[in-house]
Amino acid sequence: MSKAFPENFVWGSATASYQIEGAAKEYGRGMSIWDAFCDTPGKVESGHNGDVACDHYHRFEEDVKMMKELGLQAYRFSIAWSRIQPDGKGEVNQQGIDFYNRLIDCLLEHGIEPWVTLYHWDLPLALQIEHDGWLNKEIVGHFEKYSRICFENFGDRVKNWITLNEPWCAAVLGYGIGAHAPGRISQSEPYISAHNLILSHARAYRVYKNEFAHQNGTIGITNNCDFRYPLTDKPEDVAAAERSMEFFLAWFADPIWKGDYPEVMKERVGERLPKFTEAEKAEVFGSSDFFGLNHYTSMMASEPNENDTLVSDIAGNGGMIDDQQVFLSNDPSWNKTHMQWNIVPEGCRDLLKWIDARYDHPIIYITENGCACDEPDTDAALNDVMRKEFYESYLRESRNAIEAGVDLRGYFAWSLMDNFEWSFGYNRRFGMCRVDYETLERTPKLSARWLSDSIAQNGANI
Ligand code: PNW
Repeated sequence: MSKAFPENFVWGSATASYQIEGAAKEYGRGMSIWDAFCDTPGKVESGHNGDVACDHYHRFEEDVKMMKELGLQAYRFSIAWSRIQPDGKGEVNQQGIDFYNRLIDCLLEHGIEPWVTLYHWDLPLALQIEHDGWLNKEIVGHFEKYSRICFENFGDRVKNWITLNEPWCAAVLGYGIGAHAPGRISQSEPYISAHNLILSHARAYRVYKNEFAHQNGTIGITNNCDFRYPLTDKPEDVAAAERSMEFFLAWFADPIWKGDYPEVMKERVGERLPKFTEAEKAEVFGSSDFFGLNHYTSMMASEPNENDTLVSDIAGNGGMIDDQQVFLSNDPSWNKTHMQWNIVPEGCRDLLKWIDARYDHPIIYITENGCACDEPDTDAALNDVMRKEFYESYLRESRNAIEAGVDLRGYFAWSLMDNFEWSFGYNRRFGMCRVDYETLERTPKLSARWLSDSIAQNGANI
């Protein structure tokens, strides 16, 4: 039996500045850590970079028209901090403000609601070189000022703000295993950078609530999390799965929704886990109007036995294996995407229920969900049955979660179009719309047309 999603459910798609904009050296934009990372040989597949990307900077009007044709109601994009403040502090680059003003106005003219992320990983390079980026607590003050500039300039029209995208990735991939910029490898820096990311998020939230309440918007954080199923029902495997969830999501969400880091992390990380002062706890606690969630995949978790080798990799444990002691594996029945991520729609439902239970029924938005398909040629891209089925199954399980009482209010497909997929360069395609990187032509795929039909019926065909 088919059933629609709740009235006012938000249907959108998402992108990020460095992944689509291009115009990296133009219009007063300063360099970011991703420009430098891409220029470091061996860091990004095929030596790709975001210099041109999808050329969205020049083609945003065409892209907004495409969104309109697809029936999208909302569009989540991020602001490149180094377009607004080329060195991350001080002087504002008016050309950067003008660009985002044009984009926001164009969206509103087409009836599309902007959802703006302040930070999606492209830290101004000067803050890294001069101040050690997220390792230095001073960044809280820099992020505060940058956020204020954004609220002042865009907040009259932007009513939905996301402070940070996936601080887990910034901390673990950026400072733990070095797979992302700034490419640091450490057992302690992930915890330090995470701490300053959380404090920066909270500061931006307080600035918005204290100084811009009259703008009547909402502001929250987006965390990413996979789901972990216990491999067996043995208590030690059940505990391993729960511990894995705590090291992944509760690390960032507990301080905001519960007031401090999870006990299991305090016990296992010890001195390497920074402590919040009482004043910081108060600033962080309650600092999100909604729970933004990026979700892609699930794995099995178990207590390691002597034959298990724990691996740090981009989508598994990250670099925290020695602290977590969780062995991850795959159910052989699961199909995989081109990222080798498992397709597990029920994991999406069970994760939503886990969040609902642990954080006392928060308002949740899925701010990213999608899959990379192996698309060797245009025909494959335009006939992306696998992606359509991925969206359909994850959306169906999302609605099952709503029926089970979860307060899920919206869904943003990652991504509007194929783009620069970080360390994989342009070799992974997540888009609903194909981008031909030679001509930069955009073409909606089968999945985009399917999603567009679904939106028209508020999901009743799912
Ligand atoms: C997210 N992991 O990245 C990002 O928000 C997007 O910018 C990105 O394009 C998209 O998902 C697809 O990768 C992630 O290792 C990167 O678990 C890595 C992980 C999760 C999300």
